[in-house]
Amino acid sequence: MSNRLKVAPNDLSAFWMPFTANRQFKKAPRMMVAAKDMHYTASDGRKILDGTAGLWCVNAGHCRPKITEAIQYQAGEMDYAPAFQMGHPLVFEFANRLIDIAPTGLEHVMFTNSGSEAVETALKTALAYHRARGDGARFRLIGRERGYHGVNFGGISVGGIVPNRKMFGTLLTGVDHMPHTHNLAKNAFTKGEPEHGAELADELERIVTLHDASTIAAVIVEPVAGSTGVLIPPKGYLKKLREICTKHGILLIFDEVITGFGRLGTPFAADYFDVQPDIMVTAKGITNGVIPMGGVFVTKDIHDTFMTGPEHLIEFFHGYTYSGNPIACAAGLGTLDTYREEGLLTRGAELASYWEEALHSLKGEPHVIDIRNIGLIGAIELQPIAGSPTKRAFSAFVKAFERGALIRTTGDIIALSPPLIITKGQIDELIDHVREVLRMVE
Ligand code: PXG
Repeated sequence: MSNRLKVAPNDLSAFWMPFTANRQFKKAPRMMVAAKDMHYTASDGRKILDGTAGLWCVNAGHCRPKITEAIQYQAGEMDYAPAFQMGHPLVFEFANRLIDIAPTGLEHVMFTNSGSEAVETALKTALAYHRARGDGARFRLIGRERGYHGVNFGGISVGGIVPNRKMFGTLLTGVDHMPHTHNLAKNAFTKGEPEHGAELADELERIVTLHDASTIAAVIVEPVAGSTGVLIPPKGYLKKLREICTKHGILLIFDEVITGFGRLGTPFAADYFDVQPDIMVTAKGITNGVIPMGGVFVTKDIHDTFMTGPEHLIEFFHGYTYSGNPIACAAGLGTLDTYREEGLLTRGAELASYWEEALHSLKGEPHVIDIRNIGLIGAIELQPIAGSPTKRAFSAFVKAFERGALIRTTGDIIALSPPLIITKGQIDELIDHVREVLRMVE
C-alpha cells in the first residue's frame, strides 16, 4: 500500500459519509488503513480485532491471498465486458459454482452490485413472474416490521426500519408488513432459536385474508433479521411462513445478505432452518466483501416461466451495467475457493457452542437486558439511557474501538459477527473487550 494512504487525510469535509454521524466522526475520526485476516490496522498503527467481519461481509477474513491474486490477475487480463447481449467465461463459471452450493431448488442466479440492488431484482422478478404466468393481479409485496432490505425504494418499502423510511415520501404502494418477532418478555437470554413466537407467522394469514391471496406476489424476510439488532426466528416460524406462502401461491423471498455464505454454520440460512425459499437474495460474503456484488437465486420454475416467446427477444427487462463484472466474478471465485479449502461455510457450526457460551457469559454485566445468538452471530441488548436512546451502545462502540476491537451497534444493541476464521482465543478476546467496555460505559 502506498504511504500516502496510510496518512490520515487532513480535510474530511468533501466526503458525505453513509449511515454515519458525519459531524461527530469528523471531529474524532476512526480511520482504518490496512487489514489482514482477523485484524484491521488503525491510522495510529493499532491492531483492531474485527468482531463484525467489516459490515457482516468479510467472512473469510481480510486480504486473503486467493482472492487478492484472482482480482489482480483479472484486472490485467480483461477488466470489463459488456453485460448485455455479451458474456465472458468467469461469470458462467461463477454462477455454476454458486448453484452447486445453493439450497435445493435454486438453479439460476442473476448478478447485481449490492444487496440493495439484489433486493430490487428479487422484488421485480416476483412481480414479473406472476405477470408472465397470466396472474398479474398479484402486485402486493409483504415485508416485516424491523426488516432491513437495503436502501432503495423497493427495499425501504418492504423494510420496516422507521428512520430508513420516514423521510422518503410515499414509497411503493401495495405493501403490507407482518409484525416483527422480538419478544424480550418471553424470550430474553435464549440460546439459539426462541421458544415463543411461531404463531406470529399466522399474521401472514390475516394479511392474506385482508387483501386476498390473489393480490399478493411475494413475502420477503431476513431469516435472521440482522441490521435491526439480530432477531432470531422463533422455532417453527419460518416453516409456517413457507406453508402459508405455498398454500396461497405466494413466492417466499429470503434475504440472505447477512445469513448467506456460512454465517450460521451452514452455507445458507435456508439450509440451517431447512426451509426452501423461491428466491434468495445474497451479497456481502459472495465476494468476501472485497468487490461489490450481489446475487439473486431463483427456482427453475421461475426462470423457465420467463423463457418463452420468440428467442430473439429479451426475456426480462432488467440488469445492471456491472452485472457479473469480470473482476467481481474473479473475487467471487477466489472467495469460493477459500471457503472450500478452509471449510468456512460450515466452520461456524463447529464454533457455535463455544461462541454461545462466551457470549452468554456476559449475562449479569451492567446494562445487559438480553443476549441472543445463532451460528456466529451474537447480540447484546442494553438498557437505553433514559431520554438518550442509542447513546450507551454507541459509547460502547467507541470505547471498544479505543481498546482494540471493532463491534457494531444499532440502537442500543451490540451486534457481533466475526469472520468465520476466528479462533477460540480470539472469541475470548472479543468478549473480554465487550465485558470491559460494559463495565466502563455510563
Ligand atoms: N439486505 C440485508 C438483509 C442486509 O443486511 C442489505 C440487504 C443491503 O445490502 P447493501 O449491499 O446494499 O448494503 C443488507 C445490508 C449492519 C449493516 O451493521 C447491515 C447492512 C449493511 C451495513 C451495515 O447491520 N446490511
